[in-house]
Amino acid sequence: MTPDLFAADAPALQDEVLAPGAVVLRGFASARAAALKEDIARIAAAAPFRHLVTPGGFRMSVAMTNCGPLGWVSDRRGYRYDPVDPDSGARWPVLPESFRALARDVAARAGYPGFAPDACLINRYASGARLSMHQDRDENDLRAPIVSVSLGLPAVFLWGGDERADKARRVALHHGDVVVWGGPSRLRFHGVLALKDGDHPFAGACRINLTFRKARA
Ligand code: MD3
Ligand code: FE
Repeated sequence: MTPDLFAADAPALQDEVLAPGAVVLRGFASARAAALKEDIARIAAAAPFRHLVTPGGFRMSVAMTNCGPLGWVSDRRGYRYDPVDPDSGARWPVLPESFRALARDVAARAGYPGFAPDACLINRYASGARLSMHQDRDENDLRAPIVSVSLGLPAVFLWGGDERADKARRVALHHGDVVVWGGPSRLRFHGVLALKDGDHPFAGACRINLTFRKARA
């Protein structure tokens, strides 16, 4: 069947399927960025960005915080989802309605209706910050996709294979781009190259990434 390019749910021309289950929706979050920015500021006031330590003892270059019922944390004991912010002893800030609606809408468009995340990790990259190749496998519901929203400065995302050593493809992610990773792509290795200097009206010299997950089945 020929897709109707003028239908309300037609794929945008820049959208790209990276692999089965993984799709980039270019600019999907742009129109909602102002609301996201206010909510990020409120969350960071209650649960400040911090540099977590890996189980191996390395300080992560990306600064992180969380909102929602569960937050991803790392320390010398390992990685885990925790309902409590270890820095304050309080629950993580609630998942704002703007976040919840964006995650649900984008997942539905990518073919995952009814996505209801229980964890949102907020990553903040300053110049030079990077994420080495890894898999996201701390979630116990691997049927649910992961939705990732890029805001502020652009970054180069590394899209690897099923093995750490597989050659990675480079995908540029810009302000407002949203990627949905699910199905056969859910456990692919991935990473982010060191952020380049720059200035962007959304977040100054930073890139912010929202990663929505369903951590508990
Ligand atoms: C591909 N964050 O927090 S989100 C992470 O841009 C993380 O901050 C990156 O990787 C960032 O764990 C990339 C995109 C992402 C998230 C999960 C995936 C890509 C994925 C799971 C499987 C394959
Ligand atoms: Fe990841």
